[in-house]
Amino acid sequence: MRGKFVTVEGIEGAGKSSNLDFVQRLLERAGLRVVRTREPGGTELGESVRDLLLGHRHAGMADDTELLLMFGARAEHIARVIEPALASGSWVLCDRFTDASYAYQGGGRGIPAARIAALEDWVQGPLRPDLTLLLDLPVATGLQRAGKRSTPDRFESEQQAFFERVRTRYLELAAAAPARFRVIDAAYPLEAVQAQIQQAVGDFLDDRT
Ligand code: Z5A
Repeated sequence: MRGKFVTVEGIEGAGKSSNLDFVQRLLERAGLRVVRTREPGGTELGESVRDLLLGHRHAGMADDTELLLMFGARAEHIARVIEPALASGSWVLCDRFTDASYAYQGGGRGIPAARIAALEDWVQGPLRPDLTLLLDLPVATGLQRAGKRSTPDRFESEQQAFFERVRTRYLELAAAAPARFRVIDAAYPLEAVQAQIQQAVGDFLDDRT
């Protein structure tokens, strides 16, 4: 049987890295084979593109270039990792996917959603996540948490207003697709965040059977 595609999203400092292991453990405890991956990245080519996107060497790249690089890396990721894994029956757990393009390049940079949707259809065909956990929290809290990191990358160097637009777009995406999204209140301490995640993943697994 084909596997399911689970994605985790959120603004800067939402706690994705802190929670991905936890999500993976929940799925594996349910007896599922899990392929864990991330975007941008997930393949050798994709990780090279990630370096271009996150580094400061091309700090002034055009917004369309940024979007197209995201989808270039994504095409490779789908062809080499995501589709083969799902077809073999594994579940794919991905740290960010196309919702991040809608939120960052759409909401953050102002690229029209229709343009992103055209790329989504082209690159993904019918592939969409089955479950998306959106870790949501006030931007100021996220930036405060992330501020403890050493060197900010090209995205982390953006201003608060940019992340406000990103957060708003994420919440709009979640409201438009309530069957796929579970919005997790990530402002709580880690244990309380993980209790919500456990509930959301448990509900998804129950619905499947
Ligand atoms: N991007 C894009 O623009 N378009 C696209 O299509 C895609 C991506 C796919 C890289 O993403 C960038 O790519 C991203 C968007 C763009 N840029 N930004 N911003 P990334 O996912 O690799 O990078 P990231 O957003 O910086 O995420 P991260 O480092 O993986 O994780 P995080 O969500 O920021 O959180 P964290 O590292 O787990 O936690 C941050 C800190 O908070 C850390 O000290 C934790 O210990 C602490 N923390 C976590 N949870 C809690 C709670 N509950 N209470 C208190 N403290 C906490």
